[in-house]
Amino acid sequence: MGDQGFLVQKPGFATTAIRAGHDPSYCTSEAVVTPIVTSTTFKQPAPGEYKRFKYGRSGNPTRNTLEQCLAALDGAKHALTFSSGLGATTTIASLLSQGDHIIASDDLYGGTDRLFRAVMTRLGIEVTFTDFTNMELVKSAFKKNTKLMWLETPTNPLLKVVDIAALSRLAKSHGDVIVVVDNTFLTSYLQRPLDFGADIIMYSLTKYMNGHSDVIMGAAVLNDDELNTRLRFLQNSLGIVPSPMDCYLVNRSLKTLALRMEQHKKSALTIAQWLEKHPKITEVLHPGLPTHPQHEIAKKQMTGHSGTFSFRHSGGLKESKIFLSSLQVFILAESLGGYESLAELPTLMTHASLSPERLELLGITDSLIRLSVGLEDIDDLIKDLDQALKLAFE
Ligand code: P1T
Repeated sequence: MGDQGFLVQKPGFATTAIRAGHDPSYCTSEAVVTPIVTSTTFKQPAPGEYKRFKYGRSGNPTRNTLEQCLAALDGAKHALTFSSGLGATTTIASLLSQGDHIIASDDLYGGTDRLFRAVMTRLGIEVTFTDFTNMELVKSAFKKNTKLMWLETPTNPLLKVVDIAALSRLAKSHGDVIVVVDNTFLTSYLQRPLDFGADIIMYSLTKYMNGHSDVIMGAAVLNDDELNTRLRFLQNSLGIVPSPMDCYLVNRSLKTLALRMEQHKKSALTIAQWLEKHPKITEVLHPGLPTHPQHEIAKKQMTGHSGTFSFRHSGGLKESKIFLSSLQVFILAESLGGYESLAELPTLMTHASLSPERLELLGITDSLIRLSVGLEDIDDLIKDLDQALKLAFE
């Protein structure tokens, strides 16, 4: 029997099946790769005492390894993981109480918008959506009960870049307002929001951090000890936790994050420059282009842009549909940040939960296409876009 101190001399078949070879301390072995520890519970030396872990929802060695790695990548003290990006958002928003107020980007991932608009408001939390590129509008959005500022930068799907340092300073001048930055589009490799005064970084790890389109997971990364204690309490109380298998996969993926992001960055910029010259393309929304309205802010707080950006063409819904259905290397699907290239139509896909009036107000039209440029050969990707644009506009 592997378990030290196991005194039964001749255990029966069932006992043997359960205990033979089992060593609760095996995760301290010399394994070079972090083991997947699936145990939902951990042995206690005495009732109520435990070494590091007691129950899988409150902590697990594989999850702990991932959380430590995520914190280190942002130069932060703490990281917590959740079973989805929206699970991370739900948990962070649960720091608030009835009667509190959130100021959020008007251009946000559709699911975050829906959570704030349709769920948080029902729980008695007020939300104001505003354009964070307009400081005067943001200033006028503050109320006495404002407790949270939720930024996405670059925004999804319009790629607006907002000034994290200026907005964090503004939030702090209004008291104890928690500033959260959704850093999903860039990852800690291209932007570290805590360095610019944000309190919490939120990630959909589903995207670049995992990068293989096979895990749904989210994270919160932060320095503040008191906020960390409150979030740990909520992580355990709400129970929106990821599985050890998924934690293993994301932890493994982080080992190639730098390499993947360098390639995404390079290929997407090349494609953005190619699209800018295309006669049927009217606008390319990519923060790395000098034509981007917030290019200077992007240079200040980002060390480059990832593989996700949008563009507008001179046609309408019909041309968008033909273009997207004609792609052969890009796959028509929601999501972003994987090794495979994806293309989508926000009005009918990722942002379909927004009302037609809001879509129009924001400028999310049927001619706006979002790309997630993957790691395929750049020539194949450009040839694919070229042939699909030809078919759409012939
Ligand atoms: O899908 P999930 O892991 O729950 O993450 C939600 C989320 C949060 N923040 C941003 C910026 C996101 O883009 C997402 C998910 N986005 C898509 C599925 C998409 O295609 O845009």
